[in-house]
Amino acid sequence: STTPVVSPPPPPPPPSSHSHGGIGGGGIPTVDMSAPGGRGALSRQVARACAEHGFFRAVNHGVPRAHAARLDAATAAFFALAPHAKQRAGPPSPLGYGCRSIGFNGDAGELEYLLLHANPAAVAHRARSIDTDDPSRFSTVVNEYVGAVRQLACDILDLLGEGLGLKDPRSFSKLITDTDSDSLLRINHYPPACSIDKLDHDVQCKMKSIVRTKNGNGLIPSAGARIGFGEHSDPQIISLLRANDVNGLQVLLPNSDGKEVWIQVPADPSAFFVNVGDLLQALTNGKLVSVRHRVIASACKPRLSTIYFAAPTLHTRISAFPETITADSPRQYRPFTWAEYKKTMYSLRLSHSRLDLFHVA
Ligand code: GA4
Repeated sequence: STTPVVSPPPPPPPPSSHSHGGIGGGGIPTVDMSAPGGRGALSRQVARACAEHGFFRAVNHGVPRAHAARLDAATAAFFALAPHAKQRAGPPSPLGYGCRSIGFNGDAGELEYLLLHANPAAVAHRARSIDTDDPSRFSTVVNEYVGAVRQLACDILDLLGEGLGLKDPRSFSKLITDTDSDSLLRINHYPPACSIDKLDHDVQCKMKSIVRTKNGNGLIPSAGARIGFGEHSDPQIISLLRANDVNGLQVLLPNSDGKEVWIQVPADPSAFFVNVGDLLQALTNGKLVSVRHRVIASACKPRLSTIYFAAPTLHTRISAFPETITADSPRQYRPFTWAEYKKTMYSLRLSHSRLDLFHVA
């Protein structure tokens, strides 16, 4: 009863359709992970959202609110530490604590962040420099969150495998469940764009630009749109993002005229935002596309986001599944390992369309 992966997508549903999930304000699809419509309908919705947008909002996702709340409290406590205490967990090489600087090739954004390997041994090691009072408290909270979010990622990937009609519908989720998987957890803190805290952040990150003006109420007017995290696609298989109630995430999607425009993603702290990554694009022979996105955090409140990047092991060979290769749709990318892909991605700028380099001649 599964639809083969090569069939053209069905026509768009009417706005009130139940079987396809909602297309919310701004054109972002929503998938209710606990909808009563049955597994078939759910898998078609997930596959459609990933094929048409490379992005969707997952609601009623089953990740316990308490897990998320405990992680948020632990990371907020970390970001509230004095700069020298936070620096102990850095520099991001590539994992650890970072401030403004992103990657190794000159990219920067208005944020500070923690980048952690998602496996328990790595978390335990890193926790010693993050929560020096009680490292095991920090690792317990991270591991419990990662466990729940990995489960959600597997559920979504299994639905996707079914919706795309893969011979083994679990092919995608099997790639991320290995204990040696290279999955990451990233916690981003975007400082407020207009309060006195902005000054704090600038000083903490040792910014060269000095803010001289300050008006009577202590607020520093923001100098227009500040790039929190520049335009990019995520390199891994799939990413699951959860943030507080502060807007800022934007995705690049075609409008009704087919022109690419930046769509604001309204904040929803109770939801997960799901991104197709470059590897999923390669595995599906370009049937799914890794969506380009960015963050412009210009609110007077800090934006906090937590992203789980589901990746395979380093030696995993990434090659389009046979079902996705046909006479009409020949192989697009040469096979490569995740290790090879990572090496390439770290040698390039954030905004690079790095998967293009793997295109067959
Ligand atoms: C983008 C997605 C994830 O945040 C990340 C980023 C990574 C980093 O911050 O170290 C990269 C970026 C991301 C892609 C290109 C390279 C690597 C910064 C950069 C310039 C953790 C990831 O895996 O790739």
